[in-house]
Amino acid sequence: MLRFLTAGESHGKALVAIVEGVPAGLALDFDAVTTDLRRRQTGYGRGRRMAIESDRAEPLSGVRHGRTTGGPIALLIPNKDWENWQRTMYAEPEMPANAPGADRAPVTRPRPGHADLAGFVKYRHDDMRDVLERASARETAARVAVGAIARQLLRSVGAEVVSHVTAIGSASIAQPLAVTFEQARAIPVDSPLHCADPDVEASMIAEIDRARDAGDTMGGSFEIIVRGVPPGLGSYVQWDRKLDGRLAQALMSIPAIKAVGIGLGPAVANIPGSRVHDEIVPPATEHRSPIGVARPTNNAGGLEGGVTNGEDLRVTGYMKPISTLMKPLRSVDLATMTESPAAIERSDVCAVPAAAVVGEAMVAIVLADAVIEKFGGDSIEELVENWKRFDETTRARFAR
Ligand code: EPS
Repeated sequence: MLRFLTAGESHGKALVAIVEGVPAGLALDFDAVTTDLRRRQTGYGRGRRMAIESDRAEPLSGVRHGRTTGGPIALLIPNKDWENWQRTMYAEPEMPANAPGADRAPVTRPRPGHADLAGFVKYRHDDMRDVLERASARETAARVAVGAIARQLLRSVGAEVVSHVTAIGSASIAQPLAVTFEQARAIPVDSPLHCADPDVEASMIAEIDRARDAGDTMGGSFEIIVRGVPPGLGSYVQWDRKLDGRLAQALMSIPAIKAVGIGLGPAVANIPGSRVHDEIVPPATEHRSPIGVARPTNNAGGLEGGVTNGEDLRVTGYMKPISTLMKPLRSVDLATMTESPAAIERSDVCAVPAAAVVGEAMVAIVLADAVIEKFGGDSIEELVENWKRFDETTRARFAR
């Protein structure tokens, strides 16, 4: 089993992740972890915070001479902005002498859509900062670092995870499933919104500009595509083993994600079965998957019965607009119980491209867990041997 926990506040000293269950002997490339962390920081529509941070994950344990030991891996991601927040975020009972940063008043005006109000009630806080600092999507940097490790494990069984942004507001890719794995992988890292279609991307930028000018925010959607997923991950035999359910939970746990689609997603509810289900035909040529039949379409997004079927895995996350509006919505100041505009925290106008990178990480983590569950092994060599045996046996069963 691969599991992880994170700790850390948005403007605290650092974020921390502890990852357990990574087999021993996996070579870890920490430059690749940094690359993913940087990708999460980019995208048109992000705010000023991202100019302050240059995220890096320092391994504290579980890695020796560039390889995993099989022990828990602890990762530390310092917050550079901590420097400016020590007067607000100190851990001691009294503010340390000469603590740097600004003096900030308690937050008492909840933002509609944010965890502010629910967290204030649940934890009996007086200052909503105690809620928003942990509810902040800053925490997703730790997930991306964990995901970068999961991604390296997946590579040893031949799987690769990419993503593309499919909608921002009303600007959307007409048929996301028509965007191939290769097309998504070929999108330049420095493209503004990581969209596969430059014309749609221009409209997306216009949507974000309009939202910014109006003091508003904008959501959207992104699709994760995984090539080379071994067939047979997950199971239909019990509800909590279905891989589609596990992926949906993982993606829904990303802040602001309000829906998850697999393959065609919600569109399956509006068209007949003959246009939803992917026919099974003899392969015309050598097929990538060890399953020796071809699927002319992949509306199922690589999952049938909650089990991977050897096709590309395709999962979409739908993100609501960020809840900090520069032109705030109506709210109530809970210190005085009088009507008062919602609080404004420095924030982003749109963070869909960043959410796509977090989505890649969460999908990689769920798949790595499923790979470890299916192929087992305490070392990466043992896991890869088990996978190869399954792959060869499956191919042999389909040989004519
Ligand atoms: C951040 C995500 C957002 C940013 C945050 C950094 O967090 P939230 O979900 O709280 O809106 O706003 O940056 C700041 C809080 C800031 O000071 O600008 C991230 O993904 O790193």
